[in-house]
Amino acid sequence: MAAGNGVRQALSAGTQRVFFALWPGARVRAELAQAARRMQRVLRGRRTRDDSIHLTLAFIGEVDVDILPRLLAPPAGVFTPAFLLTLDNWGSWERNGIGWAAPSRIPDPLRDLAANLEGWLRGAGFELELRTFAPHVTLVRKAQYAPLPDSMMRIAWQVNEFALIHSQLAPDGARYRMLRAWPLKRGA
Ligand code: 2AM
Repeated sequence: MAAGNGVRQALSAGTQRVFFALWPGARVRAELAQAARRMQRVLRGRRTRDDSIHLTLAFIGEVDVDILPRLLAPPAGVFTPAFLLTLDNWGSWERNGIGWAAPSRIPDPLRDLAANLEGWLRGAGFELELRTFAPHVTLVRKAQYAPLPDSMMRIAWQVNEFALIHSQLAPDGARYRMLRAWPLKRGA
């Protein structure tokens, strides 16, 4: 598949599956991992590995490795101020069996960061899915659909950076590796 500017997103040798995401630090990761365990008791399914917990900003998919350098150079216009993200909602989607944690209110800089990335990537010729940005952290897959207890989730995540992540698909769940992280604007 060739996109407008000649960027190839295809399954072939020499490709990598990548996406932009928020990657939590140790404390937030531990809190989300604990929430995942509580969630799994209700929904069953398979928990996200603790070291793979993230929030996707823009999913790109398979790209030729030789265009990776372009993804490793986000332009200045992408960057927003750092922000506080409060994950105070959790639930599951029946359609895809995902159990998630999410903010009940999306902070403007998060919405802007995702929109800026999307605009940059589309402008650079990458084909992204046309789906509304619904920020969430996937905690359980193959989950049953069941109500979760109210008010069990409140995680304060100070977001100071975003990252490009490499995804390696495996039968027991994808493995993720951070390729690079960029600091957001501080003290704005
Ligand atoms: P999900 O957790 O809701 O499945 C890596 O696969 C990350 O990119 C996951 O967080 C996944 O969201 C997200 N993602 C978004 N679009 C995707 C797609 N088309 N295929 C796979 N993952 C996608």
